[in-house]
Amino acid sequence: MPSKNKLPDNPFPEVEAVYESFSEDILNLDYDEIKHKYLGKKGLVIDLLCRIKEKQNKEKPLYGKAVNSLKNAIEQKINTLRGKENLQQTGKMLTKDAIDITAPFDVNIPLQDKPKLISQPGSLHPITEIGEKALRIFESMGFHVTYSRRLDNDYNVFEALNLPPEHPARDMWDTFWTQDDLIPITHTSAMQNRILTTKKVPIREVIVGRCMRNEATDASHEHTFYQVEGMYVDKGITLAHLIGTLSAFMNEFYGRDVKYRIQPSYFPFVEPGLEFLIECLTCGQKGCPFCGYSGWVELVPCGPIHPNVLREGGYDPETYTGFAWGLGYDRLVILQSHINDIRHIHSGDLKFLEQFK
Ligand code: FA5
Repeated sequence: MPSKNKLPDNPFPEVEAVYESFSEDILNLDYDEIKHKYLGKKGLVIDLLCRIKEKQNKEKPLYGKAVNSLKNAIEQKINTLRGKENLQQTGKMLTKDAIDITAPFDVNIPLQDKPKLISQPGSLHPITEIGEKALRIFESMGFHVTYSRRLDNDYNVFEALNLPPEHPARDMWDTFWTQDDLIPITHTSAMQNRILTTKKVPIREVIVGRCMRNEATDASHEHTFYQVEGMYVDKGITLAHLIGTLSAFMNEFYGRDVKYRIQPSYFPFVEPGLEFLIECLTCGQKGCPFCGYSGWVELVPCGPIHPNVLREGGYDPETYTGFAWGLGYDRLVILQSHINDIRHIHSGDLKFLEQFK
């Protein structure tokens, strides 16, 4: 395991020294002070960059990369901690000011007299924490975050995605219907047509949503789960951009170079349909039940957006191209925290949730 205060794969002691001092400062100083000290115009990172001229030519690219990784690591840590603090602050305000009319005791009694569970401070749900981390990375890559509708209609969930009525692939997303023919969204792809018809190119959007499916649940399938859809549309967008984006995300998310591979799959709204796999981080590719003893985990279904979908959204596929993916948040949580059954995540079981405090 790399030590907590080490930058991965960095051979330059002076870069490491700045990261170590940042790791100390982050515990003591306020975020604005830290930003000024490290990322400011006269900050320590710029100082390191200026020292590139002292390096030999062959060392220069590696040194530049190391300083860049340092800058990204500092930015990401500050953003993550700041986001977490904001959420906790909101949580505290809600707890302090909320009136719980269902409370089985007099809410005006002192905190120490309240029933034990209720007087304990809560914490963020792992889905919230991991979701925040993922969204911040996508934001730092230039994506804008949108939240999906909870209920949508047949047109958005299926038809606009190249799935006309009676299309056999609709069975891949068997779901529930309300009495007035609305659908609790079965995938965040349901937002693709709305994004295409309301945003202008370049479209760089990630869409978060709670999805529901008519599933016989098991260790890796729930009836309710979260997805984050990604969409990029502009002139000249290729498969290479898709792969580069997902691989950069994984490296940033897991804090190291993550091995990946691509294999063919099928989704009517992308052509070709692909599956982005990463090395199994649970067993280090030795083989385990989670990766089906293959050493690889199918993490992100994706592909170039189908011309019919672009056309339906008002874009001429001869001029514009794009890509999309649909990442399952629950899988990210499972992989990161080595959880053996997805059903724990939304069980509301406090014993399970307290492990993430
Ligand atoms: C889709 O939902 C496609 N809309 C994804 C897509 C988007 C493909 C854009 C191409 C372009 P799929 O049904 O495989 O694909 O679900 C995507 C991810 O959601 C899965 O990889 C998995 O992580 C998660 N997921 C799907 N069903 C469940 C379930 N029942 N429980 C938990 N997670 C699930």
